[in-house]
Amino acid sequence: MQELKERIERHINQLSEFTATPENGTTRLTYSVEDLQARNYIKDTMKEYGLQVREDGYGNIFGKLDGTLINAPSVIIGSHFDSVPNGGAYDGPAGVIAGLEVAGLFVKNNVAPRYPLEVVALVEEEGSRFGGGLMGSRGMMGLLSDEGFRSLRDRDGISTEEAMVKIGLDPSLPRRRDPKTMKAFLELHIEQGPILEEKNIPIGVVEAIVGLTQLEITIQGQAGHAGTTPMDRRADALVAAATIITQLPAFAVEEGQGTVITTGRLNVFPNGANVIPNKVVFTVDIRSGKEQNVLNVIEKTKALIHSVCNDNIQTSVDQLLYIQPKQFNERITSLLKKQSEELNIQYCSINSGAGHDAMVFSDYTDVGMLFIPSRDGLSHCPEEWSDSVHLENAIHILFEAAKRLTES
Ligand code: HGY
Ligand code: MN
Ligand code: MN
Ligand code: MN
Repeated sequence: MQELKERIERHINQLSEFTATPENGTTRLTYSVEDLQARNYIKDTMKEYGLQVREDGYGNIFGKLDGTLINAPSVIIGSHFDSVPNGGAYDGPAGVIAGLEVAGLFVKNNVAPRYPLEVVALVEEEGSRFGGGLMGSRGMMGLLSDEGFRSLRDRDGISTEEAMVKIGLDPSLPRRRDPKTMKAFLELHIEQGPILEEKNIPIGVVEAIVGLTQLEITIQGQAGHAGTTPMDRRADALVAAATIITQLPAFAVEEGQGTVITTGRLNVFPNGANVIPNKVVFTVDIRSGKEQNVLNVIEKTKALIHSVCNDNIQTSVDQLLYIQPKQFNERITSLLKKQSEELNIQYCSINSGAGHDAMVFSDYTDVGMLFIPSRDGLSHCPEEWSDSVHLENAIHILFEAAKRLTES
């Protein structure tokens, strides 16, 4: 079997080829052609390692290594394999690869677990195609109704189920995961920030994750001719949106305690250079380690949106995602620290400013999460890069932890 580091790099290089923007980072939207290519690669690797492969009604992929105990709950290890537009090659796939290679080490070392080990590759964690995010994990745990799932549309109006069928997936497969079938969930992820690199520490043991919300705001004005419409007779949706957006950062700064706010997506309709925009749709992403900070900023944001309303400008606010801050429990966090010490790999505790599937599962099972350094702290961009030596470290730690968790 190829050396671990070689396998890691092969997986990263292969998966990074499955992108809609080959010259400009990774764009792998859920249920796209690129999803299908990555999915097939992941499933082939699971089969190569002798795992039993299945997909659920969302298209989440599971590779199971049976345990000696019958009907026992699984130790699940993995992450997501979708991306942001023009993102990096490591956000998500690093964790899927860690899961694959931990299973590979079980097989290579003839470890026969008592409890099953399951590798998981989750869909639509970023929400880049259908909005919100954490879709595959939230769906598994019943936080997304079937009606809610079916009603999701991408920007071309294609529904989740239509998109699934188009790449050969079966939306009628079982969706819910009974938490009783889950013994633990482990996730490796790139830090996506500068802390580990600045401290020159190869492993972060995640203790907590920020709470976050994603709002989608629609501003409705009146289209008109850019040349013939007097300035005092306009209902310009883009001017109204810009008035709101430029005032948002101050709300996060006033809140302090690491609160952040971002408008990442903005669409102008009809988007013509000589047409007064009649509609603008934009997102507001608000995060903080303290839930009250998020709630305060939501309130101020809604009040500001309301203040631009008048007879000619209407607004609406959709909450695409809301998830409270998470504190991971001691059980697995301390196990990960112990394994790092036994392997003589330096680590530090770290909190996450990024959302992760682990935060969904942490309400249903014991969760443990490791970070590896991101070069220059960059992520969600083509420059995203992590050292496969760090990924190898993390896989060894997770292998030792998974052995213990599948034993007792
Ligand atoms: O947005 C996030 O924090 C994650 O990358 N989905
Ligand atoms: Mn991610
Ligand atoms: Mn991400
Ligand atoms: Mn994640």
